[in-house]
Amino acid sequence: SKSRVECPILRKKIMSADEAVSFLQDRHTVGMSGFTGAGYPKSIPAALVKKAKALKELGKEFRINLWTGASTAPELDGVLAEVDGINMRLPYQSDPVCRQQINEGSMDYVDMHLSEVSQYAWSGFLGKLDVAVIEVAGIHADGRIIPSSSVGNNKTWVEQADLVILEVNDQQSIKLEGMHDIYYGTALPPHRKPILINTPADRIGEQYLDIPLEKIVAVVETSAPDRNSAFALPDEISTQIADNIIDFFAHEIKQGRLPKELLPLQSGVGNIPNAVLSGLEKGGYKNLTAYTEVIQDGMLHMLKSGTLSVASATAFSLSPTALDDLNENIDFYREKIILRQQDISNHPEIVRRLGIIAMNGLIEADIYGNVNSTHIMGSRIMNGIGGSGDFARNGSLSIFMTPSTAKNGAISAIVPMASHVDHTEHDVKVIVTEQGLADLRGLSPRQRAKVIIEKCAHPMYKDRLTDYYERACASKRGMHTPHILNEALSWHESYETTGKM
Ligand code: 0RQ
Repeated sequence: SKSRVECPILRKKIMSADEAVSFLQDRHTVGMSGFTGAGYPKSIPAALVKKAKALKELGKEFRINLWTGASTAPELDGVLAEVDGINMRLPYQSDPVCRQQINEGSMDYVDMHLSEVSQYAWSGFLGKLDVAVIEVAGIHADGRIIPSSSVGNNKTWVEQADLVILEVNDQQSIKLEGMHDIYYGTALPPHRKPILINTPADRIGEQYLDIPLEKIVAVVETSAPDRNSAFALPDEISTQIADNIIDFFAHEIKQGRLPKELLPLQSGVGNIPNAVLSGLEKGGYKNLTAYTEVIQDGMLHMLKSGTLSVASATAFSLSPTALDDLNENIDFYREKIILRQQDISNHPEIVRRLGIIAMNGLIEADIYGNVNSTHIMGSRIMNGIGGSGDFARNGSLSIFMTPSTAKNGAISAIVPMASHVDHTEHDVKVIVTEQGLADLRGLSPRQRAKVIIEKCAHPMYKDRLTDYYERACASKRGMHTPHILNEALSWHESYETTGKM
């Protein structure tokens, strides 16, 4: 097939991945593309693994500091971690091998709000970026670059890095061209201007990624699909959680507190968000909008049926079937989908202006509404905060969703005190489990405790939570947020020692 590298200057830089990794040295900081399994480089990581193994045989180390948009795929995070190739990782990961190394203490991990990464890089807090490795869908003769299935931090990486390596992947639809909106108006304080996105559909930037050609040292042609994993069908618990949210929306509309088109939706990735999306579709909603991080299967369905009129995000995360649908109907979808860089898709200013309804998962919540999204038993990282903080703090409604128990009931998702806090009581408006939904807006901590225990806790744990709360109140140590300090984390301690709370 015809090469997608049409630019003559860049054609001269086409080489194999094995040749291209000669630009990458031990302890380099490398900014790679990739967001939720979309648009990550497909061949450089494997070549790096080869290089790391060869160096290891010579008794030499090869470890990089790896920055991305968000999570990638086993072929990037996983394989590099397996050869101890990652020294430091940011801003998000969800890879089992990385997770293990982080929790063993052999990989450093900086878990960050996804909207903040580019300003950290621009401000110099993260140190120097040596090389950017970016997947793109094609390069025009005049050097204009068509981004791939995610934008993430690519704009920032190519601007900040000394050298750029491009992977041109012919498995990405060339018709992604025109779907992106890369905004070049960001600046650091005190030079910032308002970002004029007033509806999710607004386009304020360019369709192409602008990279100075002299920075590009290698172009690698690849042909491999994204990690398109299929979603499981919603199970009973996810469906019940989704139903609780859909009922709540109906109630809010009735009260005149939400318009009938709701407000722009942000939804995390996974079973429960997918169930919520299909619930909205079945509920007969029309002309909803999404201003979110990731477009998953459910959103394509909703765009087709008219449930959703537009979806703005920074990446796709699709099953193979949904990807086929996207590619077959891409002229339709291009009118309705906008892919932005993650500092814009998650921008607090825009999230606040649009009044986003944020829906994210949690690991545990305490009886006062503090939410832990990241840590198991206080110390072990699961994934990271991702965009949940960007949306939850700044949205008009932040909903956190979870099954009421984990590990077959051995763990209660509602605990006396959260063992780690990502979203404080101030940022958490609604907590929902399959048991019910707690609307915490306008409630004091003691009122919240009663509602959370009553509506969200599993019956198995309800009495013990009530008992804890009542004894905490009776101790009269402080009646604003009553706690028994030497007991507050005893449920976690019990899990660590006995395997159940
Ligand atoms: O582990 O599969 O080994 O049993 O955590 O839990 O219930 O499958 O839920 O996949 O939705 O993940 C918060 C991690 C929830 C996710 C979190 C165990 C549980 C299971 C997963 P197993 P579930 P989910 C922006 C949004 C932060 C980032 C974010 C997340 C595994 O939603 O990473 O919000 N959020 N981004 O068994 C011990 C507990 C547990 C527990 C669950 N209390 N103790 N283990 N688990 N609760 C948009 C994007 O996402 C792009």
